[in-house]
Amino acid sequence: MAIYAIGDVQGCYEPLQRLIEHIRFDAGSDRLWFVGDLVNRGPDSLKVLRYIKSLGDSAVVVLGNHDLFLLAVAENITAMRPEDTLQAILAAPDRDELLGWLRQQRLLYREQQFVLVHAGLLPQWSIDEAEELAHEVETGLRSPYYKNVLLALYPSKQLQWSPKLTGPTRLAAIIKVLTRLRACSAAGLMESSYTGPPDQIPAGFFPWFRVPHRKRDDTTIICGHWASLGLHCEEHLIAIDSGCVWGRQLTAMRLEDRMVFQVDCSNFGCRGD
Ligand SMILES: [Mn+2]
Repeated sequence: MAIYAIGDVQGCYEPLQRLIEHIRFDAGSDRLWFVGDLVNRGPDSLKVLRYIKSLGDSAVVVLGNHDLFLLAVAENITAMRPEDTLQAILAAPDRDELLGWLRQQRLLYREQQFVLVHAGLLPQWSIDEAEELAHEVETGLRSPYYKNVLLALYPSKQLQWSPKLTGPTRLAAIIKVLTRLRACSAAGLMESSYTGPPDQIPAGFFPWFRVPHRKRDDTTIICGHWASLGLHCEEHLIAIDSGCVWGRQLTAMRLEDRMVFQVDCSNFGCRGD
């Protein structure tokens, strides 16, 4: 039995199938941990969603910003942009089942010494605190009031986490961190417009995992979301968004021995732009 962490698929179904073959995935005993952003920008979001849902308990999914965007678009809370490729899901006969399943997924998953999250954690959060905050969001998204959470998330430009926040705004601020964090200040203020490589972050900000004195323990955080960081492993960090949808690679890492498996995505018509 092996666990494979898989990077941001973003609707790239063919590369995902190639990767599944490459790792010789055994649905009877292996498990796949997806870092989120299952959908959008790539050509086959509907097929990806149906496939991962069909894996049942063999798949663990944490939600990414594009997955939440899909839920918000489906509720007419925000509008698609020209580069979004979610139309087929919205028009699908099984749309409600797929979206209902997506809404039940986690924001953070913890097992053994690993934490799976789409983007990252604020430096002032311990792993226990982050897990509790993610659980608040999961409860909110699974409730009849989930639209209020999504309404508070769009637009989110001014949203910053504070422990004083309450209600839907609190849940939206937690979501913003867990699904979009790349750079933040030493005090844990998010710089949410920066998407470039870690060595060009604006003055006063750090990659979230490099913030001095951030709360940490022996947990290894597995994340995606930061394509310009790419596949990046260091002590207690496995970052695996290797830019599949940008024509680079889709990555799986076998957690027991950190073996990396990749498929080339340059020939699949998966271009983020
Ligand atoms: Mn993302």
